[in-house]
Amino acid sequence: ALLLLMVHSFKLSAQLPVETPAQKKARLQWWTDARFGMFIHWGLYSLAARHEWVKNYERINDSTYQKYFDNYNPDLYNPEEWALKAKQAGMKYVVLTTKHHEGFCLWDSKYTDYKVTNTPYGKDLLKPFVEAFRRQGIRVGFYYSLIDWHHPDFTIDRVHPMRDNAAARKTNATRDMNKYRQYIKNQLTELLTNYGKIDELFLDFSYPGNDGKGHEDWDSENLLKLIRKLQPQIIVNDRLDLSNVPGGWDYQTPEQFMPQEWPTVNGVKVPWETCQTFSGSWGYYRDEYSWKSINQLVEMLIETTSKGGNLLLNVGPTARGVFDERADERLKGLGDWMKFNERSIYGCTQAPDSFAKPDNCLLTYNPKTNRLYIHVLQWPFKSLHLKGYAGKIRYAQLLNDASEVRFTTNTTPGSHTTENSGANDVILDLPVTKPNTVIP
Ligand code: JFZ
Repeated sequence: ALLLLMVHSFKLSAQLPVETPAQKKARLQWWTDARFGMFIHWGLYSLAARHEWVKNYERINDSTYQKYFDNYNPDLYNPEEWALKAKQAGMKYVVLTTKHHEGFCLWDSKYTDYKVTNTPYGKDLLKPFVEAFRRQGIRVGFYYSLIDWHHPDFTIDRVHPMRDNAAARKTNATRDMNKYRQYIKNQLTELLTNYGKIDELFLDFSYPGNDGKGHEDWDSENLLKLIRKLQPQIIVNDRLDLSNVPGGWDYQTPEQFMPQEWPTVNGVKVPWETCQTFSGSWGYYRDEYSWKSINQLVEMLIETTSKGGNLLLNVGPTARGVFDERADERLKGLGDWMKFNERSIYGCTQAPDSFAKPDNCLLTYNPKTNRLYIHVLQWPFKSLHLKGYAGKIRYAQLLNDASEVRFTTNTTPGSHTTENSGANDVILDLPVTKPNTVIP
């Protein structure tokens, strides 16, 4: 019994490198400073143009899905153009789906034939991709799906397109997850060896429990150990089902919603990145019309930063390899806003509690420069009241034109010429006309 216990604890402690909080903070610093990245979902589903889960949603079998492979030919693909658009939008890193749930690989993997080089396009997409983005100074991350609807050894479970097909289910007897686990390790070794320094890894996803898959199915601890060995600086998400394992993840990934407040674990604020779509689906969806407005997206970026998080905003390129014009328009709008306001995003985080949030405002704060950014979401008439700010402000200005904003501190309650306010309040004297780079 003693021997068993020792082996077990050795195994656990030998598994994952565990850093001090300061070491982890330093490793993530570029990323928490960046705040804004581009997610790209691109694959065979881009031809269907009706959601990246189309194979699952419509229970499409492999032979029917083959038409997308046979017609895959993104002739207009030009990653330089993508990288420029990301840069102009103010994005500092990019995360590309190297393989999504459908199992199709955007690189020339040795371990499968189900890859871009065997389609009519016939060329590797990934190398030009990483080179183009790095040329623009944009860091490169990879999304890799743990789920695989094409691999013959991936057992059919509740997220598999063939889950209701009794005959297909029977094939589970011959499917060997050991082989699939090795496949993941082989592919991640390729991805993390042949493309230079990779800055982020987005693994997707675990769904433990009945008819699902979790850390035992992926061999998550050994997988993460391998990842850390190949790319010691890489930032890894939290979808390996290792939430309680020390060193088991770097950041949380609230998806398609905005957390009420900065997410915590045992009361400690943790790094987080929310990934969001323009229109609901991640893959290119021609007939989806629920597109968010530029203002909504700008506000989303501010709100994320104001809660200490990152925004990974998704684009789903078309099957010809270009961004949809609806995406272009939004990226342009974000870039226009960022031109004047990026200082309130990069290097910024949640403001200290000592600064109360005025109505209809969001606060971001740069701890290095000691600057507080008040994002005024609804332009008030002339005065903005800042409760308890007396003595805390040296100088105030508008961000769009650096024009001074004069302010009064109400030291004697009730004595102000136009307003009654508390003794410790500051009243900003704003122009009547809303500056045009302010949202909405
Ligand atoms: C996953 C994918 O299924 C989806 O297609 C897309 O790639 C997205 C970024 O990630 O979707 C998820 C994964 C995890 C959760 C929800 C949706 N989750 O943990 O709630």
